[in-house]
Amino acid sequence: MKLYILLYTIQSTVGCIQINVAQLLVPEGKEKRKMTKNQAVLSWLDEMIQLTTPDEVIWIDGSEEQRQKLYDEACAEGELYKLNQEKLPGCYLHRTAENDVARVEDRTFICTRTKEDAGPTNNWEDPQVMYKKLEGLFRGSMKGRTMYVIPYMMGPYGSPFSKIGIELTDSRYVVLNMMIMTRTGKKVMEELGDSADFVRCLHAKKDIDPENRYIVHFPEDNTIWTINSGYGGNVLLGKKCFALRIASNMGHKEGWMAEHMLILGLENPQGEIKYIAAAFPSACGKTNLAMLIPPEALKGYKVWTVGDDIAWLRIGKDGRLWAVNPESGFFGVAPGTSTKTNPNALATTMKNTIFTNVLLNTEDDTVWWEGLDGEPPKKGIDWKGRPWTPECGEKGAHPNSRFTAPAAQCPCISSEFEAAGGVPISAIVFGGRRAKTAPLVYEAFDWQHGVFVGATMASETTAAAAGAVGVVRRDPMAMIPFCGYNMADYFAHWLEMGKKIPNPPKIFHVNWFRLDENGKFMWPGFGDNLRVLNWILDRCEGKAKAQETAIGYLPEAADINVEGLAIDKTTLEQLLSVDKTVWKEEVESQKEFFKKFGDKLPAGIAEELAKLESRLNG
Ligand code: TSX
Ligand code: MN
Repeated sequence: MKLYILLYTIQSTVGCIQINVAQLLVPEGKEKRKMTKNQAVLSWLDEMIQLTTPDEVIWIDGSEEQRQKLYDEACAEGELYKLNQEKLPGCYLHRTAENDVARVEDRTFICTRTKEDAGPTNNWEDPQVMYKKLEGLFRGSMKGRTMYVIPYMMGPYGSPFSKIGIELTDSRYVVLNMMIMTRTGKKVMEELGDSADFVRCLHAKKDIDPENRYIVHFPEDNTIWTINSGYGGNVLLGKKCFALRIASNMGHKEGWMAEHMLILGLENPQGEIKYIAAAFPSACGKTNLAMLIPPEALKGYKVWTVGDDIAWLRIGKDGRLWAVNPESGFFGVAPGTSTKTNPNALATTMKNTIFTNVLLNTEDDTVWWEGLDGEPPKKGIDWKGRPWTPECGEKGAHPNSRFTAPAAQCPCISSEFEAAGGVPISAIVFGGRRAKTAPLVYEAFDWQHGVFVGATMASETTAAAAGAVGVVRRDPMAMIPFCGYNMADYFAHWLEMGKKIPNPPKIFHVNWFRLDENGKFMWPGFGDNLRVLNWILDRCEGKAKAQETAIGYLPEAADINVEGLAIDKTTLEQLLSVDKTVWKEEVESQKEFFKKFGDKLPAGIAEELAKLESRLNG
């Protein structure tokens, strides 16, 4: 590294002599398609090449020709499997290593100068210590391999919301996924110009060694380094790493918000569209809600998808909160996706999609997963690459298997998906999976109370997750794994934003998962959730009634449109009831959770907790 710095200094002092360090390090003519003269990019790239020593460097230009070449090479190398091109044109299958099938929270770090800046909910290490450790792992990691340089944009082209990243990776799978999930190529470098304002992302597959797997964020220098994984959430660095962990830091500094939220537009029969942003913990069906199909009885309504996972929100000139989806694709969980649960997601994946860790149907070279419609295939190859039959007693697809599909292919994609200014948000919805505590829906009294409602979000574990069933997991704003700074400061930022937004969205909480005495779901969910969204939007317009309760404003049974729905009044009343005994226990659990933030817990949150407790006792 020292020698390199010396060389670089010589280069800059002699200025007029055009030597490119990268060309000294990479055999001449091998650094193909250099797309920029941006010195900040080139010097960083030189440094990363020096560290990882790839044999070849290829810039991703975003062309169709280069994309197809990469698919062909990936198939030739066994990295991808080409599926039935008549039934699934442009679709491919990838299998990750068995030990590399999900995000790894215990190996995810936020490296800030002080531990306090990362906060009690993140793993922390000193940046200098971590850089040193990771440099050891990255050194020579791309020897004999090709480094791909992926310039990418999060957010629409030409949008004030948008931010640029460059990911260096030795994985074609990462390149091809990034080409779906983000806007990539030459056009991004043109937008960057000679600016140094881009997120520096480095990924090496190395040995996929779980013991040395690291997903590391350096928010103070807009850098993300990840090694020893090939799984999407750990290596598609535009998504959770940039668009949530790094971007939440940027938003905190710059006065905007990066949230783990879907964005949907709800069109009424009069053709008016109102937008909702919603955060849910995992396994609540966020993608399904984002692509909801109205029930028969509510013909004339239509849901338009703006995003299924991430929202970047800014205050507009009109004083409202506006949102864009920074992504350009869906990286969705495959199992459970069917024509019943989400026909729009299924339709989106019928072409130009990468499937990861699903079952290969060897009868016709298509894909299958648990929960897909119809009979399972008679034989196939499972996610571990082994022969599979329906009788073998094992899952064909991994429970966290995925599709990576272009958002533009979604049948209900919003016309505003690429809108540079985003969409105006009328309502923010928080949700959770609660058996008894939370009613079907309630509205927060005001912004501060709404922030408290988000901060107390929780889900009860299901049999699908590891560990005990029915355990309460607190996940404020669904951001526990994704907030890139101290979560107490994050709550404070939410409270601050409320003071700055002249016309803020109203805040709500929903629970599709309330159980009756027999452990049966009381609410039909899915398309019928539209009935709840309609009450929410009517409240925003002052058109719907509500009752004041200890926890917030609740609809009465008569306030929810149940036309064409086989639900009796008692069930609906039960869904909309608040059990004060259960809620007093809930308050104790919230207190316990907030203890971890100590003195840093904002006064506004503590105040709302005290107010809730006194309302419950009053
Ligand atoms: O995605 C779901 N949503 C949101 C849909 C827009 N799921 C799937 C589980 C999460 C991945 C749901 N499951 C929802 C829901 O609203 N509700 C339920 C619970 C449920 C499951 C099955 C039925 C009803 C409710 N079946 C029948 O009533 C026949
Ligand atoms: Mn998510």
